[in-house]
Amino acid sequence: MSDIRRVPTASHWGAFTAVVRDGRLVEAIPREGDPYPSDMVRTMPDAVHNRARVARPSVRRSWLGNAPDRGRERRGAEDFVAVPWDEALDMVAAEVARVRREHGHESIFGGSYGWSSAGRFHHAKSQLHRFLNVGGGFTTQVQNYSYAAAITILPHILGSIDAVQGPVSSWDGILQHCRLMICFGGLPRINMQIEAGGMGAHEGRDWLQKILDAGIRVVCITPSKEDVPDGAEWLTIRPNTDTAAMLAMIHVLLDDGVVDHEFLARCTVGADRVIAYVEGRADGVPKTPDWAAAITGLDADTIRALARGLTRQRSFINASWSLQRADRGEQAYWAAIALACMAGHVGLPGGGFALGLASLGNMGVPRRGMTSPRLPMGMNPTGSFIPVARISDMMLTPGGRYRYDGEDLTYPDIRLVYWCGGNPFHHHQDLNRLVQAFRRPETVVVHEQYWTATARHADIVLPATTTLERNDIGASGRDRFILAMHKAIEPVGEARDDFAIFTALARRLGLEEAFTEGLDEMGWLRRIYAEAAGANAARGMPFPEFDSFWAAGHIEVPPLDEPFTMFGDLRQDPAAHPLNTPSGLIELFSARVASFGDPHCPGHPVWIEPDEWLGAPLAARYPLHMLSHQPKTRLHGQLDSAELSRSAKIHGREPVHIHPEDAARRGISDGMVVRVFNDRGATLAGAVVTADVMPGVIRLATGAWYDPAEPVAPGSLDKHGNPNVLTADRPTSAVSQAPTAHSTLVEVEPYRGALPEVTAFDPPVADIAAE
Ligand SMILES: Nc1nc2c(c(=O)[nH]1)N[C@H]1C(S)=C(S)[C@@H](COP(=O)(O)OP(=O)(O)OC[C@H]3O[C@@H](n4cnc5c(=O)[nH]c(N)nc54)[C@H](O)[C@@H]3O)O[C@H]1N2
Ligand SMILES: Nc1nc2c(c(=O)[nH]1)N[C@H]1C(S)=C(S)[C@@H](COP(=O)(O)OP(=O)(O)OC[C@H]3O[C@@H](n4cnc5c(=O)[nH]c(N)nc54)[C@H](O)[C@@H]3O)O[C@H]1N2
Ligand SMILES: [Mo]
Repeated sequence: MSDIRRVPTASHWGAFTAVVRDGRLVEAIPREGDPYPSDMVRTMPDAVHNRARVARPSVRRSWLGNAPDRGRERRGAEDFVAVPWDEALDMVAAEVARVRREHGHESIFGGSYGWSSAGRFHHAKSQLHRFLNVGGGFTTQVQNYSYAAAITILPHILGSIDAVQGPVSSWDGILQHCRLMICFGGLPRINMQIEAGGMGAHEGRDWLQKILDAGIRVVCITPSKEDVPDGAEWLTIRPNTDTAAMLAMIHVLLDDGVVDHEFLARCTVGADRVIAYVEGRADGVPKTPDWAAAITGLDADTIRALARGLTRQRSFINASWSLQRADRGEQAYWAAIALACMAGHVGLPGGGFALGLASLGNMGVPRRGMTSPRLPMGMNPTGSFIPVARISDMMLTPGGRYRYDGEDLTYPDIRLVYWCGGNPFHHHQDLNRLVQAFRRPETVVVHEQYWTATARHADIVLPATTTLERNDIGASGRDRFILAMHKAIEPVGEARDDFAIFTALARRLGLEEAFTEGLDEMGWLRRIYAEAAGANAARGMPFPEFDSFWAAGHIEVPPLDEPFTMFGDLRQDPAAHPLNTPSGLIELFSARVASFGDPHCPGHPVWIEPDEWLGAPLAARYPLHMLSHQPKTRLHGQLDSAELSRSAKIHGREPVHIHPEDAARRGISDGMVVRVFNDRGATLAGAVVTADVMPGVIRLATGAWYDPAEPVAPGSLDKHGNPNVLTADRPTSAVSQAPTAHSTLVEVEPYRGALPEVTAFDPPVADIAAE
């Protein structure tokens, strides 16, 4: 008789029931009532019981030996030796103590950017931060890779980052009142599969469908048809040129005399500066539709018609997060805000703007404000940080000086890198440069579930459990569900959860009581649940007792009675509801940003040519603009070793989408392996020839595990289709220092050599037994 159990749990890609037979996960069934479940749920059994899992604590071979510098220049090129847990923990504790003693807390880098898994208690990065904080602090990272430019610039313009992070104007208001939605970057439904922290239902996708079904006019301006849902219109645009289109639309409104000067005067400052610039009074170049047509590839008449549509009916402007993950990314958002303010519907139901509807599953989902359970991380006494994407710069230039948000800062001297819940060899740009940076620290410690490229570039790798192997509570700031995540199976291999690992390390360092506060896993779940329940009771939203929540599997948070409209209060009474900006109003010109004196981010939105775009001199040599968008079959690098992602590959490589004209000119046919290259690197991908991408643009999703053919050779060919060997490690500006993955020029050619085997999923451990 086999033993079958059904256990409720959750992931960033949706809640599901784990079906467990004889201790193995055999099936994952999306939660009943989820209107648009993601296929990623179904691949969970293969993801959890996977050959690429880290089975045992492992140490890089020359880190154990007597090589000078412990052979750190061979990181990423060596195999690992399995060691018993106690030995591995002793080594890590001793390294943390030594580096603290010899070099100080700031020399430990624990920024550890990354998504980790769903679940608020076992959130890996939070566990690491708590552990390092109780020991005296560390160097951290601020912002995120998703919308770093927005995080820095929006407080100057809007006084907060709500417009990019939520709550934004809710879908129900758009459904009831909006007649025209113009979406720069489109509405990529692929991306709506995901919500950070845990997702009870794909409700955003449902709302979007209602809007399309209601016949509201939706115009998607994007290089890719995949961003255009059925029922919406598609206009193609050259990547990174949206700012020019937006400025030209302002020009049309000015020409037609329909700018909402009353709103501008009451609720904004600095419109005169933007108008002077758009009219060309500042630089002699009027930003007309004809001017923008030459830059964007959009038709001048189309730009005029779109602009006119904005004022003739209730209209809404959306700009996806991708727009600001690009060179001068601050400008596209500032221009979108200026355009929406000029059109005049900001603060009216179903009108105005949002930054990132459809970039994540539940942006705009109507939901009452609520406190989610979360792990308290304590305080970091060092105050040491870097902007998230300056990771290579930090390691390569200790003591180097740089500008950030108007301040002069200095890079710390990092001796120990500790990563837990993130994958810099997935997320960072210019991986060949990151390989060099990772040779600098004395020690690199990683907790991982899988042999990712980051784990391979570490010295000590500790195997971590997945969410199926522990108890947790799932929740996000945008989802309407709090989710009980029950342990379904015993840890795979010798994996331990991060909390247990840090507890064991804290014990060795004399910090156990401070770290655990005397609580075990279930003790912590009860505590963080009770803290959230207390805060929500005070808001008139009582939660059930923990035990009944745990047994029921979830709590559903009520929707809103009325649609939420961003800046509704400001519009009604700006004096009573000031924004947190110097003027209390929307700053279309910011004297503070202007005072930074950065030519790449002056005091109001401007068109500045990116270093890499189809109009750049470099396009003569590298004539294709590569977009490395989010993948359909996984979350970043997560799940890449599982069936769903692997079944979509071509000859084992990531698919790259290329227009038929571009393919024909290069002798590329569908299904062929191609080499994508520029001066920074080269990668092998599988060609998909399709008119769904505009000519001059290719799309290569992020997330194929970095798989260098010759790991120690600088600039090695990547065998697997990872776009970050091609992207530039170049900041948006010295104001935000944000990443610019979407500004990359490349060339593509048929690959005629013998196909190297993809080895990214083979554990680099000599004695590992295939599961
Ligand atoms: N070219 C290009 N690059 C990009 C982007 C792009 O558009 N183009 N987008 C960027 C964006 S928006 C983002 S958010 C980043 C994402 O970058 P990351 O968040 O770093 O990517 P993930 O693959 O989600 O990495 C999370 C890692 O944590 C591990 N993990 C999960 N759960 C646990 C756990 O419980 N314990 C431990 N110890 N580990 C765990 C997973 O196995 C995985 O390897 O990528 C960025 N990079
Ligand atoms: N399935 C899945 N969903 C995800 C993720 C995932 O890994 N997998 N990751 C999640 C995360 S962490 C994030 S941050 C979000 C990211 O959300 P976004 O940043 O919005 O996502 P991207 O996929 O990078 O880009 C969306 C689309 O923008 C278009 N685009 C790119 N550059 C430009 C441009 O300059 N102009 C115009 N007009 N269009 C452009 C591209 O065609 C692309 O398909 O997605 C989330 N959703
Ligand atoms: Mo992201």
